Amino acid sequence: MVKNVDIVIIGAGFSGMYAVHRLRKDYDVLCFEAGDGVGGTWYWNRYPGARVDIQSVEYSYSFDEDLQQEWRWPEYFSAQPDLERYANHVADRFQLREHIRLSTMVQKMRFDAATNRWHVHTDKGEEVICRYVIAATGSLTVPNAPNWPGRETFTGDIYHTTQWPREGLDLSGKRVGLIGTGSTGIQAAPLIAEQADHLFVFQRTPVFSMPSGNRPLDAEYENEWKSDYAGRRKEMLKNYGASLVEYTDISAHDCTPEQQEAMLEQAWNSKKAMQMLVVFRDVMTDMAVNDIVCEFVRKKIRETVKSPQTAELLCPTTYPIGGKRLCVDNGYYEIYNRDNVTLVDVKSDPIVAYTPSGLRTAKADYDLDVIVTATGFDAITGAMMRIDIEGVDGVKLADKWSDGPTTYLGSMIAGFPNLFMIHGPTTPAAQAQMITTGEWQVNWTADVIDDMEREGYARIDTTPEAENQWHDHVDMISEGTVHKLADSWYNGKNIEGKKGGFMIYVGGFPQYSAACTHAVHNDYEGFVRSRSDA
Ligand code: N01
Repeated sequence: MVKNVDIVIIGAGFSGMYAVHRLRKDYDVLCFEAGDGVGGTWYWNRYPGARVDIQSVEYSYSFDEDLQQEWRWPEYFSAQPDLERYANHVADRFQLREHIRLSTMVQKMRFDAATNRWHVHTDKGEEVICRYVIAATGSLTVPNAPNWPGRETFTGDIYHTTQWPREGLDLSGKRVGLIGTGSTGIQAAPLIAEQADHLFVFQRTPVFSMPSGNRPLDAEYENEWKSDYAGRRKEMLKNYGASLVEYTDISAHDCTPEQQEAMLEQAWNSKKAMQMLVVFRDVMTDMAVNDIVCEFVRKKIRETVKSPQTAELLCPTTYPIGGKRLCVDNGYYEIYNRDNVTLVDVKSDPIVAYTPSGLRTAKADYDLDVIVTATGFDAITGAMMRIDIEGVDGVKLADKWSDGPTTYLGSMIAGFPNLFMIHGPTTPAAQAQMITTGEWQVNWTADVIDDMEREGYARIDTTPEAENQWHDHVDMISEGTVHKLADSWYNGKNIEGKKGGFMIYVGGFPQYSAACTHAVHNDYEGFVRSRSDA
């Protein structure tokens, strides 16, 4: 049966849920969600230790004053169960569920240029015709799993961290192999180490991580926030990462070594997750300064880990701090002082196969009961690319993006009219606090749609020229920053054969949002709007 609605929203993560809330007052909206619950990232990532690395008073919705006043976060950095509980509370409180179809994947979408309608097909066999599509599909949605041979021969269980069983896993008495030491792996490792008989951590590239200093949220601090929540939210949006980390104007070059050390020590102990990256104003732009911070973290690793050989293996030396997303941990380095944890360097001795009893590297076999792959995601483009999307003149998104994603403002793709993305390629994405910036992008998108309706337009598209100019701008901003100097999901280098350049806007959220606002206020610069009879 074919259904007609105004707007289809793909994904009921935090941005998709807010899009439902924001738009359903004026439009008939329908949201499709692949999971059987809401919350997106915080629905799927239920591995032990999963928690946010931005303080929860910030990493939460701002759209409703009563909600932000009434909701109480138990901890400074909330754990996954609390974030999922929050998502469910919001879905119930604002009656979003009636607009959300769970356990339903959008498989295919085709734009009909004659009617200016998208035809959206789901894995449940239904077709929905709509005027606009908002893809709130998430930056980190499609898991990346290693494809070594022999997977089917392994007699134990293999779990990607996004596929952790809902009922949990009892790892006591088990030999567990954890592959990957990104933000996910370093969060899961301490919890697995506590349970397992033995944990083998298979590390290809070490990461820079700083202690989160997580703790119960104290009432005084919470009240401080709640006394002027709206004001603080406004301040957040003026900052690079849409977060109230403490920025400084001081260059490391203007400090004595003793002053540098004192500032680094203070940042390390700040209990504010990203503080190491802003301890001096030039950490992300001056390699000499970046080196000072790197060496400080390496010193901390060497002080923490008793085995000098293991400590050296854990010290990153091949890329600058901040080049990959900085990790934030709860006792990660300390696990290597336990007798039941072994670090395996798979850079020098790569994994080559699964075996019936575990994993084989070029030089050794490891007997394991459970293998956990914390191997990351086909990030940023993965979720869009797994939908068969056909735009004007039968052009497929997979073809258009075969050499890497092209967008204007990270929001629209030329030749794919009336399709908007939230946290799309070349938005600040994980460089900025994603709930608040997702809300901002949804509001911007909703305003664009409102303008279309009020002014009698039927189609909005962008142009290849606007895309090119935008990408030149995004590239220009990332030149000269440390981001260009590391292989990671930011540039797709974590996925073998993935093409495309740097996919994140690193000019900061204020500059990004200003560009979006400027385009609209400047008579929809870079966009082409047309009426149905045009
Ligand atoms: O993924 P990653 P993640 N053989 O891509 C390794 C957000 N997040 O899920 O670096 C061996 O960072 C890979 O090694 P290498 C956050 O934005 C946030 O950990 O490619 N190893 C790497 O060590 C984060 O940045 C939070 O050499 C292989 C690891 O797997 C993003 O999610 C928590 C391999 C993948 O690291 C992604 O983090 C968790 C192979 N074949 C995540 N393939 C918080 O808010 C991959 N690896 C706290």
